[in-house]
Amino acid sequence: MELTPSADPFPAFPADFAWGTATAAYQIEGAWDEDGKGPSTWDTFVHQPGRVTRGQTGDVACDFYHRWESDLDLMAQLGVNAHRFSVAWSRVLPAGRGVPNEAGLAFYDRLVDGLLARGIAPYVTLHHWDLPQALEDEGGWTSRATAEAFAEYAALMGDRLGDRVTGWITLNEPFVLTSFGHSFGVHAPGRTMLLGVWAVVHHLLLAHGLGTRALRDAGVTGGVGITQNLSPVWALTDSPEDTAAAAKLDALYNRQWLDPILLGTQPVDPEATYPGSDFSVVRDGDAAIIATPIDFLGVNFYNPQQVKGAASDNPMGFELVPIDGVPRTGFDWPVVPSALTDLLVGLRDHYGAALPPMFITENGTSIPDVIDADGRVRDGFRIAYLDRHLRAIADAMAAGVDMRGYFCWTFTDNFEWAEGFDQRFGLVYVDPDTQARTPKDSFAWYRQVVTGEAAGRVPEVIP
Ligand code: IFM
Repeated sequence: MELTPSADPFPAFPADFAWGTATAAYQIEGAWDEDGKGPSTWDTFVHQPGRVTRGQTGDVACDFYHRWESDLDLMAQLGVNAHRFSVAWSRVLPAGRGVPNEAGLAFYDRLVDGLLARGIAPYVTLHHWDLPQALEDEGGWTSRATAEAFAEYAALMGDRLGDRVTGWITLNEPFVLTSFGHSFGVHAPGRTMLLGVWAVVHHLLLAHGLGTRALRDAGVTGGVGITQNLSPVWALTDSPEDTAAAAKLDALYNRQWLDPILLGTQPVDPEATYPGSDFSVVRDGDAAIIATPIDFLGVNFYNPQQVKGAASDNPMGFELVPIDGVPRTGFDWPVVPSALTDLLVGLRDHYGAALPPMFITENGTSIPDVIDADGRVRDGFRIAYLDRHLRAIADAMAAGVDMRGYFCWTFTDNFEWAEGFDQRFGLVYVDPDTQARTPKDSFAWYRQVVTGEAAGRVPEVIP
């Protein structure tokens, strides 16, 4: 189904709005074993047969480790005033804790300074899924020691970069790391623990709290927050079964990752929800650590979810139902921009004063981009996707929601986890064989948005 941009004038956003792009270390850096970097769970995972489409790996990815300067020059041409990147934990702490790797720290020093020199504010994610393999070998996120090691790592990065970073994001999408990586094994570390993942949930939340405190103790000048992937969950019908199913998924997907941090409560009953887990992992005082106040909430939004009640032998208590009659992305995800307005307004209404200011820390779409004979990548679907979602954010702001910025996912096409390079999300086309970069039509479109040129008129595709 076609997706078109709105024909109405583009809304004006506040002058101090953060306009950026978002990336993650494993998806772009490459240099997987260079300059003293230790292996991560993703390095291990991609080298196992059958894990990634067509055996692709992130060994080279976008070669950002070597091409960062020219990529930052391109980013400056885009005109963004902010950029979110992640640190590869095992590049700076090869064994996950202990002796730091100076070459790794120096890389992120240069990157932060390179961004600042181009007028781009750095936002740093500490953990975007690539856990040091050494920690995984000791139990990974099933072990409390990993949460403690995360605090040591946060302190190290806070000491090193804390005077220059605008925003710190402890974790990226712990729900996806738990479900894809630990329940179903389709992402690293490839565990198949199904519902027995309560320890993983708890230790990720604990790591967030410990890391937040460690960053503040290190004296960082920037704000500290966390990024969650959030979705409104729709019940297929008004029936009690479907409504209960929607409440169940909402708790698992959204609220179990927000309530403990924002309200100091856990909405799921661990023993009923995660049978077979180790429930002894929770200690007195953990809830208070997890509820350490944060300065902002990062929201990654791609699509809403729809569910119906499940058969009585389904341990999840819900069944996903496709959302029909809407455009679909390259991943076959439904495109429903108004669901983003509903999500943001709903968060404000549900959490009230407990909700800090929010950023959209990821939003974007994969499509099967091609370079045309004239050298252009005509990604009109992506332009329409971004246009409609940005207007949805403006609608939420008009309703009084405190939004501080937007980070488009993503700058360059990159290694999309188990799909390798087969799903392209970038504003810049990357040929993974030659590493050639080609800005897509969406690059020129987004430049008009981030520079404010688009406000009050309909942005042109090619100005
Ligand atoms: O590429 C990912 C990113 O790493 C986390 N959020 C979703 C993106 C698209 O799948």
